[in-house]
Amino acid sequence: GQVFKLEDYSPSDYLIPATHLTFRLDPEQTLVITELAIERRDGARRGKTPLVLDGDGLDLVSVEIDGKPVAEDDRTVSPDRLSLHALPAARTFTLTMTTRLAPARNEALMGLYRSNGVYCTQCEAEGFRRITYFLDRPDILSVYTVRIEADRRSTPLMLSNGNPGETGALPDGRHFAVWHDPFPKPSYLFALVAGDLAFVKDQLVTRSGRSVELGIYVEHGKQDRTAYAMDALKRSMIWDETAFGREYDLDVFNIVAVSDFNMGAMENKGLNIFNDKYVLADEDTATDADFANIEAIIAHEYFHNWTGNRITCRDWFQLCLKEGLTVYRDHEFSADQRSRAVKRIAEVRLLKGHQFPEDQGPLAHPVRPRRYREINNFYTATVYEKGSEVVRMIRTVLGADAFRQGMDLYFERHDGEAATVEDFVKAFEDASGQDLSQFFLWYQQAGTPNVTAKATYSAADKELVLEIEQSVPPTPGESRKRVMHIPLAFGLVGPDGEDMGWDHVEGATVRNGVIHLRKRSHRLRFQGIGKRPRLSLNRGFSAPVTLSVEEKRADRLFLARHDGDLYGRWQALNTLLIDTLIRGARHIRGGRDAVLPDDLVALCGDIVGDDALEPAYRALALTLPAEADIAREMGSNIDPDAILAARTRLARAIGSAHAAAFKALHEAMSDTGPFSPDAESAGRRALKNVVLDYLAAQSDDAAPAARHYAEAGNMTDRAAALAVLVNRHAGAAETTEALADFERTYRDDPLVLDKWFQIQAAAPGPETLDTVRALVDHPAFSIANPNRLRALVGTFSSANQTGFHRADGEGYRFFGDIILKVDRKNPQVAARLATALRSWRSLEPERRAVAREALLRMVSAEGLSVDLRDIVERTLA
Ligand code: DPP
Ligand code: ZN
Repeated sequence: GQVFKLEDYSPSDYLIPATHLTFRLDPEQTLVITELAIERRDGARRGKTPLVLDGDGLDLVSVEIDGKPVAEDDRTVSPDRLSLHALPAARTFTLTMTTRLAPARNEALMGLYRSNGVYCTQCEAEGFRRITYFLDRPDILSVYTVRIEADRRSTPLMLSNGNPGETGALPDGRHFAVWHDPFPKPSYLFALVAGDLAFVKDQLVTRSGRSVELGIYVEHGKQDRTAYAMDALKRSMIWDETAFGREYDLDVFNIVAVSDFNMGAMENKGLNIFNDKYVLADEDTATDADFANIEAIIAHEYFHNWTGNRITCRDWFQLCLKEGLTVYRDHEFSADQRSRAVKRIAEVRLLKGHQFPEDQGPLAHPVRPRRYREINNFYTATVYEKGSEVVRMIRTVLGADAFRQGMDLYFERHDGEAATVEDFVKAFEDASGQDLSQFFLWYQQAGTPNVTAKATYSAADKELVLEIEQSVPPTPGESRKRVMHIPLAFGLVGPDGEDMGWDHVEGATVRNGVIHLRKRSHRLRFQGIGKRPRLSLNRGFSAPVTLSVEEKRADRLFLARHDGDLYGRWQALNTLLIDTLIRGARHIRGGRDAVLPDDLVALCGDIVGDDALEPAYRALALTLPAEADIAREMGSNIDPDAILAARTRLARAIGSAHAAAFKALHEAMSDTGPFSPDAESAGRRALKNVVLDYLAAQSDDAAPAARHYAEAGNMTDRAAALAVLVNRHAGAAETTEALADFERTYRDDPLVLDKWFQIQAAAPGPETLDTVRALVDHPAFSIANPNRLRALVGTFSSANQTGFHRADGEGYRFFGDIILKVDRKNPQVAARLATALRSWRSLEPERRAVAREALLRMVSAEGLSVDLRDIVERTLA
């Protein structure tokens, strides 16, 4: 297949200042009439440069230039391309085309498709070319006017980008609506929704006094599940005004929830389209995690209005310019709305769980890739999450004020443009006067840097010597790495847990609690330190690196109890837990028993019972590292069965050591009063449910969890209890009964039923494969619905280490078959799922061999999509 390269960029010879679209909607035969104002760019050679438009599987009905049909000889047409070689001498002309689509048969969910009887679009990254021929690239900005025509009865509602215009009746029971978006935009931000939907409306007055009508459109009967999303939207709009000085710019802002969607949501100008999972919520159907995700994603898509839409990307290599930045913005929003420390810990867990394995495996790529075969495969944790970390580091390096000035300058300079990462970083250099050229490597170099540190204290000299080294491991296509600028926030923690100061430091720049590594190794000398401090390094995860500090276990235990920085405290505890679990897994694989240190077990009990800590922190701290986390930290020769055994052993030890205290706490946390989704209440529920899991881990009695299930007053508690039953009491009568009850109760509620599939798919153990196979045949399962597919197959392959990585390879065989089936309909989703195999080389030899076999079988299958082939080939390379 074709490889696209960053260095090949050149501006288009033609521009499209205005786009008029008319949609005559019909499920099987939609006609799209596209009228483009084309302008030859200055410098493009007159008459010599053909106009080549992108298409993807299109059926062209007619094409005219300035109202006259284009002769056969003057054009070359294929479903994937339209070339026009005889163009008018004038610099501007009008190109009119008609294409024919069948939205009802579009199973890829890209372009114009139907979801539950609703017409909707998804154009990012290259879906617009499935609607009409176009210069489908993000640096072509056009002003869109859209006219939609449809059957009035079945399709009463018709939406597109921008502000609403004329509406009216047409013959034959049809009607039309016109939308106009005054802001030039790239084609990937085009959107259309038409169907029979319910809506709720609200209103917000921006700080300059513009009144904006807010609408959320959902399936009939779901209106009362939109309140949280609407509230999150209003909070986002207000927050962006204060935090970034960004105001909304249209008369309306609409959000539509659809049930078949490849991704989370899409930021189309003025018309965001969402996976309904990230809009609909109430206490009976959504968990606290769902509420938090909705808040974050509503904010994310809204924030794109400035970072992505007003300033867009020059080309798809610059994807992190909008995604990393917008993730950073939504993280900051959630941190302001919730508990900052807890939010940060959750982010880091996610980053390590998703981005680190990517960066450390065959699919590693820089935050700004230089090559791609299929851009859909680059909507990755690296572009999004590491991209956000890079923006966070810019703020750490520059400080809050200069960061804000840099953002302001970026908005001022590039509003209305398609920009590059260079433009972005330049704005910060110019605003701050700092040189970010070494820092820029964070965008260019793949791989997670390793940082090692060792502190030596001399009481006689009152001096702490800190030796730090960095190295970046090789990644595909990049064997040699350059030295990075790594900002490490830190504290020297004194005996009372407070940070200590120093008189003088040399060996590296140290500013505002941050050490700036710029060389391969640094030797820092802190002078004037009266007592031996403990080193709390990379606080707040200021740099996305793996850190190994040579330190005494006692110091780590001290930090886990006393670090005044809550993130530092969590990090110390997490390191202790991981070390114990790794040692345990190695012992078990070696046929010995896991050693579980009493002091760590005691510490866990103390943290859970420490009322000075917020419940959300306690819950997060006591959620043991996931099996995948332990595997990642082990790095090689992974045996998931041994890891599970070690983890189960530790949970049981903690649960039984503190059973009485945990029971009491469970009671105390159960008394919550009326439901509220706020972070404080969610934290109490989280703590209660973590404690329940520990209690279940140390007892064979399923009754307490069953009672918890029966008495649950909200979905958070109900789903948590069901998961505890399934994970800790597999096969118990109570578990079977609860599963049946859940299915009965929610069989008509797809989003809730997804949880039923998901909880069962996550149940640890090799026998879960049989359950999953049976669930594929469940009448409610469908590979055409991405949410359902992700709930069952996605959960099984990415969150069930022992089931998926079965030693006999049956998990992979099942997986390969289903991926190939999905690929025939929806390559994007198939390729995404297939990334679950990316860490196959870290497995122990037996599993490694069967995993390789499964990958080879996939790659030799017939008719593989470009998307899936790209992932599988890179995974094998
Ligand atoms: N641009 C979308 C988002 O991340 C994904 N396609 O918001
Ligand atoms: Zn985004």
